[in-house]
Amino acid sequence: MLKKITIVGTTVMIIIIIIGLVISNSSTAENFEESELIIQADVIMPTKVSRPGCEEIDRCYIPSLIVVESGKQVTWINEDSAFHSVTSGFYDAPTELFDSGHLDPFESYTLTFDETGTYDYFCTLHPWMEGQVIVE
Ligand SMILES: [Cu+2]
Repeated sequence: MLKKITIVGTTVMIIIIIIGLVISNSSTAENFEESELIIQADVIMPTKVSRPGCEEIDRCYIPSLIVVESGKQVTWINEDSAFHSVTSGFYDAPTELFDSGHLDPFESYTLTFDETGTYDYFCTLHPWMEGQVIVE
């Protein structure tokens, strides 16, 4: 009886270790991909922003305010597992200057801002997600 319990216990331990290794390997690969993409983007849509709360700590778009020279590009990347968008204006008052449409996870969106001004934007799927581009 005791022998049986020991064998079952050992087998379970081995399975847990194998699962642990598989999970840690796959997350390492993801992190590498993520950090590579962070370098290319100016503004990140981080994980878990599809639920309210990010606006309280100003982390729906990171950074939520970006200042660029006119003629320069701004690139956003969706690092969340949900769809997001970069859409000009506010949820209640879109301006139709630009709209990325639904961005898939890890999809990016690049815009060139030629005219100086303040450009508010938001996510059409998550009204609490708001950001701003200031072009000088
Ligand atoms: Cu969103």
